[in-house]
Amino acid sequence: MPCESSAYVSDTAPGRGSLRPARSWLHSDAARLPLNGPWRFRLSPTASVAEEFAAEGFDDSDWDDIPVPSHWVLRDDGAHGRPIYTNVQFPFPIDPPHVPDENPTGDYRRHVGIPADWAGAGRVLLRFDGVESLFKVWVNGVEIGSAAGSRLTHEFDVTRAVRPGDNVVAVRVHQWSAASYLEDQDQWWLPGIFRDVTLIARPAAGIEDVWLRTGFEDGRASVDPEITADAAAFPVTLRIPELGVDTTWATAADVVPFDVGGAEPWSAERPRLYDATVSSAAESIALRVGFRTVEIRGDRFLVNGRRVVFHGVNRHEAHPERGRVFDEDHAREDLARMKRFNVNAIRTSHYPPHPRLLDLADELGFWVVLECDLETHGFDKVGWTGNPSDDPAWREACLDRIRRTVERDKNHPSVVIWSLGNEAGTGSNLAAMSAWVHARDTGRPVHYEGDHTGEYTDVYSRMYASVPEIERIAADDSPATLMNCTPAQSVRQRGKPFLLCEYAHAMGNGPGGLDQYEALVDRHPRLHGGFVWEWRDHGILTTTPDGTPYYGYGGDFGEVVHDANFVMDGLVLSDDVPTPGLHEYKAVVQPIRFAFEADEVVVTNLRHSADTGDLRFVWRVEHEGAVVARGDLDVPVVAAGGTRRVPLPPVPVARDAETWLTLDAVLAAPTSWAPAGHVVATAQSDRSAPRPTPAVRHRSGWRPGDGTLRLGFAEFAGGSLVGLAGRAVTGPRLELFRAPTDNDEGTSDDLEDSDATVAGVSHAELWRREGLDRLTARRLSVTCTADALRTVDRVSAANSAAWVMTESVWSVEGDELELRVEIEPSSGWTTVWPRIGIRFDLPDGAAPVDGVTWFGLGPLESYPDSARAARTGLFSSAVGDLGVDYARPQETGHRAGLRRLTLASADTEVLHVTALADRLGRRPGFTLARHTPQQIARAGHPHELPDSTTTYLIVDAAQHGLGSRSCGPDVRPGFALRPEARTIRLRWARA
Ligand code: IPT
Repeated sequence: MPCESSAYVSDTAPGRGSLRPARSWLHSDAARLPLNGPWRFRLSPTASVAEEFAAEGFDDSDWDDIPVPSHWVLRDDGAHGRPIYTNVQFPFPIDPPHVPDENPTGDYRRHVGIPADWAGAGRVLLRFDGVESLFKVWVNGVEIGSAAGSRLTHEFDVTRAVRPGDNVVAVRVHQWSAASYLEDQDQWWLPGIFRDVTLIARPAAGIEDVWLRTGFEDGRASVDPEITADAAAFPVTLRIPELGVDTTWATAADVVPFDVGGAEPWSAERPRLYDATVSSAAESIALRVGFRTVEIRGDRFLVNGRRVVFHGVNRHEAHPERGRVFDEDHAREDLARMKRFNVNAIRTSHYPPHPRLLDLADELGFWVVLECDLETHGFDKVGWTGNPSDDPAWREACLDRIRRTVERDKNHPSVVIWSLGNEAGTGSNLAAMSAWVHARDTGRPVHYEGDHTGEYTDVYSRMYASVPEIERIAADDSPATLMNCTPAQSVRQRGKPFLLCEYAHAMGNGPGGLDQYEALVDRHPRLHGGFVWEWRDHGILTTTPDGTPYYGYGGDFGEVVHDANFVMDGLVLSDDVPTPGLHEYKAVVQPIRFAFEADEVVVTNLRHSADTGDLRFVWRVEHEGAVVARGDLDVPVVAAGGTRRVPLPPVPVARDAETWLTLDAVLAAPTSWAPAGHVVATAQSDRSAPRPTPAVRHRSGWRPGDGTLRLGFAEFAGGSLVGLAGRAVTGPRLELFRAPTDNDEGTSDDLEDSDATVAGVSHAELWRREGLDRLTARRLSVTCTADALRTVDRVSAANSAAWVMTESVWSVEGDELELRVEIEPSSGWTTVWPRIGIRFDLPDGAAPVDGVTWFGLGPLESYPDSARAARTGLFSSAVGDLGVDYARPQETGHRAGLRRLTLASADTEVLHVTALADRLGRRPGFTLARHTPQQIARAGHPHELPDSTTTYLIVDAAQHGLGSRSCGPDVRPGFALRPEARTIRLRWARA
């Protein structure tokens, strides 16, 4: 039995004692004392330690110091437990509302000096903005109360316990509590006081709460104020100087809505804010208001009367060293990064962020879906039996959470939708939460994805739906019923605006197919875009025993149950580096589109409401990557939703090089998130004169030989290449394997039929079964002519009867050498293939190949279903910068559309390679890396890759797409690579 003092850890009540009702998180000029900084700290293994530490005179001299805010498990001394990562699984027995006796419990103490002039305060509040998961508070030995709701704000009335001068605040925090059953989000479990603690003096005639609802009524801007204050607080004055508003209300009864002239609307694109103050004689509150009206009309979600398309991301609070501790500079830079990548919306998955984040969202401009701190996903394991969402015992806890969510952030213009939570099944407590929101805030709709049949929510929301499924949702005439819906429920859901609260799982290399989702949004006004899962990787910076730093994921901290690297699924790596997936997203959702015609371009503005007045249009013409002409394109201002047809400049076309015209829409002036010249949108048009690919020169007179010879600058032994231009080079070796991406390892095709991932067999598993990662060769023949060498090999894997025949022909073509490889699979291969490529090994010798310049698609990697961010041009890179440092090493760095490349060693050119298109005009791609796919596949973390002494060049006739099967749909059929015959032709030249 847990001892008496700790029984409350299994209390489903959201709080006890002198907890105050929720209110807005306001910027008031009333006195306050931040209690951030060092506190005394003691960690105990259970919750049943005596509470004597709360006494005023308790001697804590043998305790440690801990910074507030922080998570004790992230302290670098390793002596305070370790983080645990689980996705859906509960890291403790499913025994609601109970938690294990092993319940790490942190006791905190600190002194605070209260100024004498606080004696006149009407009330003193002690505010906690985030404590995980349950905590109990004492002031000067007086028990104040307890609260749960880790990412929610709690204020306690401590007036009766405080006194001028020295005071002692004591807090006990339990890692596990009944509340943990409501906080089963896919993230690290990180206990502690991780957000600010503040002591707040409330003036006697102060303003308890303010809500300024600012929007448009029949085209006129209006303010609908709600002032919560005692009669003694009046008169209260509202000032919005820029709009000439200066209104004083003598009594509460005088506070009524009114119109204002001249207010410009707030939008995510033009986040126009007005400074406002609400003051009584005792207190002044500063707000920044934005005028906007949110509305659902039929199946349209509108802000200020115009349809919104969410190009959003799911944003968790995650930092490799701080965990969920907020850092304003970092958050601001992160949001600025989102803006630079054309992200216009944030879902605060899966809990309210630090309150300041909403100030930043108002200011920088984002549509925000503000989500409540509620997820009970682990009940899925038991068929949702006992799910708190549908159990009256948890009703008050659920309602308390949504009240705290809405009340805290209700003033923010950026918040346009309230979300009840995530993956909490369904049930009457969710319906009650929704009813409460509808009664409290008529100005914003309610979202909850788990309401599949649309019983209590206003928008139809799904996660990871496939493109074909979304097409069925979008179509009015589709006879198909929707997931988990009867025909009648399907009609109900189709009548609402649709959004994807999660899609395009950005785990590892991917997601592919983003452009297909965007194309649907362009076609069907019912669809309102969505939120990529997710913005950042949640890696935790740690070290190997020998001190090598790396970003840890599930299992790296000795967890009993964990979900490995499923927490590394962001568009941004743990160290803030944008992935190619983020670049792809930027390109796919760019708000300005260009359609080229013979000598005109059609410019379309897909923004919500902003015209193109902030943009400049610049063009350039490149001949094989070299700029030969450039200028500004005179594009008249295009209104939101509008198009303009604009004449193009004359393009000088080269006769012996490719000619490309590039048009960029760039910022004309700096903004708070990007400098002038920042590229918002870009497009290219191929203006090349046609040039034939040299025909294959067919030879006769082949005779058998031992294959030890020299052809031009190539040397062969036994038919195999051993050197080029005096440097050791071996190859070509058939390569059909790629180090599986997280999507290749995925088994969840399409989550249409279930909440849980659909079990299946991953492509990676099939590749391993077929032995694609362990091919061996048998040479069938070596023949030659005076200036050519031909080998034929049969390539196959142990215990496999399927094979691939490769014919390689080296020939002298003037100063160059041509290699043509014909790749012909036998029948009997059963899977899609990751790649059809050939590998060359370039051992380091005295001068390692460490750089490359290429003309082709770049500058970043591209795959068949993720190539929108790539453009045709001339690019250079160090070999080490060609790939992405994913937390779990995997395929990376493939650059499609190769025309030619030059290998370099310490800035000296080594070899030139020209890639010729095949009979169908298809061009190969290349990868240049310091490890083979097989080596990469064996490493769980970057530091597990072996030391390398070789650079590997792989030229792929084709690669398989990326998809997003790590949590969602597989590669779409058009981008899947089936075993098929391919030709690769390369021309080699000395540097
Ligand atoms: C979905 C969760 O809502 C999200 O938190 C995250 O876990 C994501 O999956 C995967 O990374 S739920 C899943 C069953 C689709």
